[in-house]
Amino acid sequence: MPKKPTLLVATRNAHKTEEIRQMLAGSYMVEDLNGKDFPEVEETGTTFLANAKLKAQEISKLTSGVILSDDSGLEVDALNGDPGVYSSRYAGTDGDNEANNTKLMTEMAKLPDGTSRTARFRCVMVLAQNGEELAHFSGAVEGSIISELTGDGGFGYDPLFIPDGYEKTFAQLGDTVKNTLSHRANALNQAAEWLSENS
Ligand code: ITT
Repeated sequence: MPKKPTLLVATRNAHKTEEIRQMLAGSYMVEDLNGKDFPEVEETGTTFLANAKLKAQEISKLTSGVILSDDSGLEVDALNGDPGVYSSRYAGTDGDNEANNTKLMTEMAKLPDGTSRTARFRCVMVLAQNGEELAHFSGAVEGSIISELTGDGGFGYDPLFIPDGYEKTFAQLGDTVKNTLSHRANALNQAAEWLSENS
């Protein structure tokens, strides 16, 4: 059997890597930046696309081959799209999921009764090589925010997000279901199709 090609994802978020790894299991060996000697790329952009580009382009300058990046987050309509691109540092410290979820529950609790709780996860992926963008793809999944943390699976805001058409949070549904309908799955399917057509 031919060896699967390696795809380096420009992330240090092991949860993202694991989801991408599961979704690409048949076609790529998926690696991320953890344990590798790459610099931190500062996310100075104000859009998912700008930050996804920064991550893919900067890392692709430092290594050969195609790099995939993922910039993603949660947009809550009643909070004017917050936490948005600041999802990983909503409560101040980058990657503090517990504090971020507490802040989201606190902000939602301040809203008048009956306020819409609609929200969506967005994911923008960029493919880059030698510092240049090759292509980008966007995915989204619509849903709503509940008031209490529910479920043990997933990561980030998953215990507070119920996708439309379901009665359980992403954290309850687990990766197998999440990976069929998530923002990340949506963007990654397009990226995988592009890669199969262009390599
Ligand atoms: P990298 O930049 O290293 O990829 P990161 O976690 O900092 O890792 P982002 O800047 O894209 O990545 O921020 C993503 C944040 O959005 C993440 O930390 C979560 O808070 C939230 N998020 C994104 N996708 C999610 C998902 O599938 N489930 C729950 N929360 C998610």
